[in-house]
Parts: sequence; structure tokens; C-alpha cells
Amino acid sequence: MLELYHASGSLCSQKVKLVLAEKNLEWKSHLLNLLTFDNLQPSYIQLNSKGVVPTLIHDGKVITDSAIIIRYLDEQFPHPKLTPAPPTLQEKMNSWINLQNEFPMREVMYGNYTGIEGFVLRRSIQIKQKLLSQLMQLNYELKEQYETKLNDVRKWNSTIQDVKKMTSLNAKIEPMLNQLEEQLSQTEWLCGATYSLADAMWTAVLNRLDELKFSYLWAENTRPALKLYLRQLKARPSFKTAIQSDKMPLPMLFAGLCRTFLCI
Ligand SMILES: N[C@@H](CCC(=O)N[C@@H](CS)C(=O)NCC(=O)O)C(=O)O
Repeated sequence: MLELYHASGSLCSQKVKLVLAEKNLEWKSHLLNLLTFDNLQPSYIQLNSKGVVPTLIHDGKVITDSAIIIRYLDEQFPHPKLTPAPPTLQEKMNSWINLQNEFPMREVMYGNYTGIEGFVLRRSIQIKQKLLSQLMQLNYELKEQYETKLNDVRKWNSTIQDVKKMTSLNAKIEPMLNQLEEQLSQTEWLCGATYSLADAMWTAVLNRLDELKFSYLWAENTRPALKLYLRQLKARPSFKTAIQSDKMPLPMLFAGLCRTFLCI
């Protein structure tokens, strides 16, 4: 009944997988390899015109964009309900979701990963640009989608190569965490006394910032409420199901590395 197109290590896929796990829903997996660009294949572009994961299929209906997907899941499968009932809290939840959505995590990730991981990700953007130009020539009926994607990837690439832009993006992380700290020093969860969709989204993001070594921003008691919050998020069974076990299968990793280093 539920099918999810997703990718290992994809932040946006993790948000949806967290909500599926919180709701204990069964789903059929379609695992894409972003390092071999499964997401750019014409058959997938026809499903998700932006060529990104995740995409949810529910009874034949195609839903794209993680923020839309998690709201959809909460409407269709309300047990447990992850949207607070009072309209004021719903507004609060939406503003936490929007704050996260408007933050360019993609650039923060691709620009800040170090070592081999950073090298592979940044090289994949170079290869992606070449591939998109080829795909655009080969699939005339999808020219518009590939052209939009190529322009987006070019912008993405120029941002992560630009030290000034990256410094200014990184500087926006701390004020965002201050907003979280202020809220979490008053309430256990972002929208009050109960866990909501906003908490699921922020689980994936805070965990990713942790992986990117930004955890010094909540270490040494600088942001104690945030630190405790992340500990509680990580203790939930959904974290184990959706994030801890989100490892790329070795054959996929191998194919991805071959593509990155040998361009095949
Ligand atoms: N706004 C979209 C963004 C999706 C997105 O950027 N997904 C990334 C993985 S987290 C992706 O597919 N990247 C591959 C690409 O852009 O080529 C959402 O929230 O679903």
C-alpha cells in the first residue's frame, strides 16, 4: 500500500522514514543510489520531476517533498497523531517545519563534509552536471525538467565552492540553534508536551549537524536544553529504525565509488 523511493544517507528520506517508524507503518522500499544517479534516470524523473528523493506512492498516488509527505502520512494514518490539536500549536509546528525547510542543509552538507566523504559528494556534483547535459540531449520530452535540474545543480556547485558563501551559511546555524534552545528550555518538545512532525524533522537535521561536527555548538553546556532534546530524540525506537540502520548496502557503495573515481 505504501511505497517509498529513498536513498541511503539521504536527510530528506530519513525525515519520512522517521515518521513511518513513529507510526509503525509497513512500506515497500525502492532504494535508489544517488552516487550512480538513479534519481536522474528518465523513469524516476517522470515520477519526481525534480529528480530528488523521497517520493511516496500511496494507493497509486504520487507524493513528493518530505514536508508534504510527512503531513500526508499524518492525515492518512493518524495513529498516533503527530500534529497537535490546538490551532496555535499547529501554527507553531508549521513554523518549525518551515524554518528547517528554508535552511539550505544541502549546501551545508556538501560544503562541510570532510575527508573521502566530502570528496565523493563534491565530485558527484561535477559528474551530475555532465550527466544532466547528456540526459537532456537524449530525452527530449524531459528537456525542461533536466534543464531546471542542471541550473539548480550549477548553483548548488557554485555555492559550495565559494568560501565566503559557505562561511555565511555556516554562521546561520548558531542563531537557528538559539531559537531551538529557547523553545526547548520551556517545553519538552518543539510544540509543547507531545512529540510532533516538527520533532521528527529536526531529529534528522540535528543528527546530521552532529555528523558534520557541529555538535560543539551544544557541547559544554552551551545549549543544555538542545543537548538533552537530541539525547531524547536519539533514544526513540524510530531513530534506530530510520537513521541508525540507514547504511548504504556494500554493492551500492562499491558501484558509487567506481562511478566517482573511474567515471563509469
Ligand atoms: N525539498 C525536497 C528536497 C529533496 C532533496 O533534495 N533530496 C536529496 C537527498 S536528501 C536528493 O535527492 N538529492 C539528489 C539530487 O538533488 O540530485 C524534500 O524535502 O523532499
